[in-house]
Amino acid sequence: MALIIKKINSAEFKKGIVGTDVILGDGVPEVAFVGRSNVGKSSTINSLVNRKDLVKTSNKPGKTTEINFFAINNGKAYFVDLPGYGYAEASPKKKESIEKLILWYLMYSDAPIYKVVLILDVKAGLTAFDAEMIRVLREKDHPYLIVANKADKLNQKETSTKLRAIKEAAHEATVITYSATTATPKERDHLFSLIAAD
Ligand SMILES: Nc1nc2c(ncn2[C@@H]2O[C@H](COP(=O)(O)OP(=O)(O)OP(=O)(O)O)[C@@H](O)[C@H]2O)c(=O)[nH]1
Ligand SMILES: [Mg+2]
Repeated sequence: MALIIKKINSAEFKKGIVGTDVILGDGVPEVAFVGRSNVGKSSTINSLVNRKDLVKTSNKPGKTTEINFFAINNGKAYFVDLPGYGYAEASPKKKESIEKLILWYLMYSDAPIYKVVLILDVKAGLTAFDAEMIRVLREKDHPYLIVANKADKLNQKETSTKLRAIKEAAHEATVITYSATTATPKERDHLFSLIAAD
């Protein structure tokens, strides 16, 4: 499976799913954006596709509740926006159903996952939830990369201290800092090239 996309030319919403669905069987490679609630998964997708509001975002955690598929370049790939885990104020029932949905997608759905983009808030670093997620990704042999987002909120020194700690906790994974709100076209292209790489 390869991602034969050099540049993102178009992006459109396909559908949201909460369980098994025909879309998982259509053979289109999937790039999944996972991470804690409110870290900027949906914003990172908007930034990569250079659209302000393709994906709905919110300063209230728990915005995304389904697994949302966006077709890139007329269906050469899907960007898959997942709900966030670890949203402390959600009801226990809601928390459980979201965690189950994420684990189902990553572990049991047989989705053709090309790459998982694990997004963190650079300030919060790698939480216990994220470490558990990395364990799952390694167990299932999903290629993944870590994006330490919201780098615009820290200065350079703070960022490099945080980055070092994240790298130590993240095994051999690629880790990059990013800002979905201030990324330049060059920074966006760089992130996409890491996502598309084998
Ligand atoms: N300063 C700053 N704010 C950001 C950045 N990325 C996202 N945000 C803000 O963080 C909030 C959450 O962003 P979302 O993209 O909705 O986060 P999410 O991870 O999709 O959240 P859930 O769908 O709830 O899991 C919004 O208010 C965004 O504007 C960033 O790089 N820098
Ligand atoms: Mg979201």
